[in-house]
Amino acid sequence: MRYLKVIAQDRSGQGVADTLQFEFYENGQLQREATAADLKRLKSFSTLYLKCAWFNDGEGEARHLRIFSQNPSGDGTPEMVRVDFYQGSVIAYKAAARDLDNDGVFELILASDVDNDGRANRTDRNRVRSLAREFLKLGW
Ligand SMILES: [Ca+2]
Ligand SMILES: [Ca+2]
Repeated sequence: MRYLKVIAQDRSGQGVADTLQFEFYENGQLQREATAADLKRLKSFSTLYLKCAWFNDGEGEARHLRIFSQNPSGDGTPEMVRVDFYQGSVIAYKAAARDLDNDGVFELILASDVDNDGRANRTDRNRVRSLAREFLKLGW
C-alpha cells in the first residue's frame, strides 16, 4: 500500500508552520522524498495542508498526515481518498473523499474539523475535497 506522508514544522517558533516535508511510502517503507517536480505539483496541496494547522513545534515529526487512495473495485481508478491526521503512531482524526459512482468526481466528503478552527463545516469538507483532488494528480 502506498501513501504520502506530510510533515509540517514551525522551526522559527512563530506559531505557524514554515517548513513542509513530503515522503512517499510503499508497504511501510520510505521510497523517496519529494523531488523538485513533485514540489511543483504539490504547490496547491501545500497551501491547503498549511491551512489545516496540523504541525509540530521545532523539528518534531509526531504530527503528520498520511494520504492515500483506495480502489476497492480494482478497475485502476480510485474510488476513495483517505486523509488521516496522525499524532505519533495514532490517528488523531481522519477524513475521506469518496467517488461513489466512479466518474472521477467526489460526491461524498467525510470530515470533522480538519483545519482546527473549532468548527466542522463546509470549509473543512472543501479542504478535504481539494486535498484529495490535488493528491490524485501525483499519481502515487
Ligand atoms: Ca463520482
Ligand atoms: Ca473547521
